[in-house]
Formats: sequence, structure tokens, C-alpha cells
Amino acid sequence: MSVSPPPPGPRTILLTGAAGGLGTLMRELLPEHGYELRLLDVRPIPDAPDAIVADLNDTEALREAVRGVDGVLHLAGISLESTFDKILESNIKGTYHLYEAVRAEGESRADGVAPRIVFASSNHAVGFTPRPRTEDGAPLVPVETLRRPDTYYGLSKSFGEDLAQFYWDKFGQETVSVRIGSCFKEPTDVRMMSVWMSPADGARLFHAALSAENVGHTVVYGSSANTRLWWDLTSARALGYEPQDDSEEYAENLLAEFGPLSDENPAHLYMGGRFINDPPIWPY
Ligand code: NAI
Ligand code: 15L
Repeated sequence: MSVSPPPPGPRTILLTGAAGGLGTLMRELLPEHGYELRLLDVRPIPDAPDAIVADLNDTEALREAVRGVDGVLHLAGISLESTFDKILESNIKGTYHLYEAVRAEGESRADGVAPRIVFASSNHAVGFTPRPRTEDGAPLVPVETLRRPDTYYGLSKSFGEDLAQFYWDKFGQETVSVRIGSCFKEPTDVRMMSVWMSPADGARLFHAALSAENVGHTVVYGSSANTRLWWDLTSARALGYEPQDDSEEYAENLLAEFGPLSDENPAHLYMGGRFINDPPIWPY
């Protein structure tokens, strides 16, 4: 198994979406892997006055934000179901503008190499895939499975993966697209036991994605080594990712509170869970 070398001294990474839940967790955890973070979000970050406060559609601010960075961890965007118009602005146009800023940065460099992007895709790009019955011996779902978005939100992540593939094929710009499951401190329902990625494993995976060699455009699932895992982590492990955590330690309490997944509940039939029925709930 190939293990990624540690970065050679601190590497500067642009962290978009730094004010959000995952951004806040990664601000704590990524420095332990040797990164210096440049922060960006449309919302100010009270404990980080140096953070760049800018919308992803502010092309000049983005161009400045990527100047000199070694990589970008792109977390910014609407993270729940919303209206198509809002998703279009933040997730589709916003991600396009980031790719254009990174492309311009590569063109300005002596070696012509653009910094790599690690893109926060989502399991909701494949959310309408039936839940694999792994308890009955069904195989884990591969990354090559047909994309089946469960929301306009998931559709935007599907677009992001295509954008990443296009920028690799057309411009040689590298991306690792991470189809994140549920990255929170603890799993909070029974579905999450299959898709949970502990924050520490999240930092391990993002580090592997930022530091592995020759990734081209690689798609991986973002999950811990869960006993109830639904996804094939082969492509993530090939980057050097070695998950350490397992949601099973929460199983007894969660099953006592919610009971097992049920075929009577539509939200339990598909990998995307409740998102298959969610109305627009993004609050801004
Ligand atoms: P979050 O909603 O807590 O944070 C997203 C951040 O992006 C917010 O701080 C928001 O202000 C910022 N943002 C939104 N639109 C922006 C724009 N146009 N310009 C600049 N900043 C903007 O979401 P969370 O949970 O931190 O997720 C981070 C990323 O990871 C999102 O892209 C989400 O879709 C993705 N993801 C997260 C998962 C999770 O379990 N937390 C699961 C799957 C994907
Ligand atoms: C996501 O894509 C969301 O951003 C996050 O808030 C969680 O709901 C996660 O998926 C999930 O599927 O649990």
C-alpha cells in the first residue's frame, strides 16, 4: 500500500468555507498534519480576523486568495438542499470561479502547474442509489457507480465532479473529489453509522488527498472504517488514507433510540437518506 509522504515543511493551503462546521473542524486538525491555512468564507470568522471575507463569485478576491498556495481544500458552498437559483450561484458558478482562479494561478507560475484542489463533493451526488444490503452480503458501492443526485444540492456536487474531470482532461489541473458521508463529531442516526467520517479521519483523508502523487482527477468516498460501511474505499486507500475510526461504538445507543433501518421508511431506502425528500432548507 502506498503511504503519502508528509509535506516537506508547512504547506500553505487555501481553506474555503472556513467558517462552516467542517471548516472549523479542519482549522483545528489540519495544522497537526503540517499545513498553514489561508482562510476564506463569505461570513466573517470571529476568532480569525485575518480570514478573507469574500463570496466565491468575487473573482478578483479568489484570484488573490489562491496566489502562492500549494493546494486548495474547497469546502465553501451551500451544504443542504436549497433552491436551484441559490445552488447555481454558490455551488455551480462559485466552484467554476474557483477553478478559473486556480487555472490563472497555474498559468502565472514558472512551471505552469496549478495548485491541486481537494473538492468537497458529497454522497448526495449518488444519493438515489439504493442502500446496499451489505448485511446480506451485497458488495460495497464503487466510486464508478452511476451518479444519481438526490437533490439540486447533490446535482451541484455531480457538476463539481464533472468540472474537476474537465479541468484535468483539458488543462492538466489536479483534483481529488471526496464524496463525504457525514463528517461530524459523532453519528446522530442509524444511517450515519454507515456513512460517518470522524473529523480525525477527515483530516487524514484530506491530508492524503493533498499530498499523494499524480492524482489526476480521483474520486473517493469519505468515510471512516465503519463496521456498517456501504462504500468501497479502495480509491481513498490508494492515496495513502488509512481510516482509524469506526462508528460501531455508537451503535448500541443509536439503535436503542431509533431502531434499525426499515424498508417502511422511504428515507432508509436510499444512500442519501432523508435528502431524497428534503425541501429547500438552506437558511440564508
Ligand atoms: P457548512 O454549511 O457548515 O459550511 C459551508 C460554508 O460555506 C459556510 O461557512 C458558508 O458561509 C460558506 N459559503 C457558502 N456559500 C458561499 C459562497 N458563495 N462564498 C463563500 N463561502 C460560502 O457546511 P459543512 O458541513 O462545513 O460542509 C463543508 C463542505 O463539505 C460543503 O461543501 C458540503 O457540501 C460538503 N459536505 C459536508 C458534509 C458533512 O458531513 N459536513 C457531507 C458531504 C459534503
Ligand atoms: C451532506 O452533504 C451535508 O452537507 C451534511 O450536512 C450531511 O447532511 C451529510 O451530507 C449527510 O449525508 O449526512
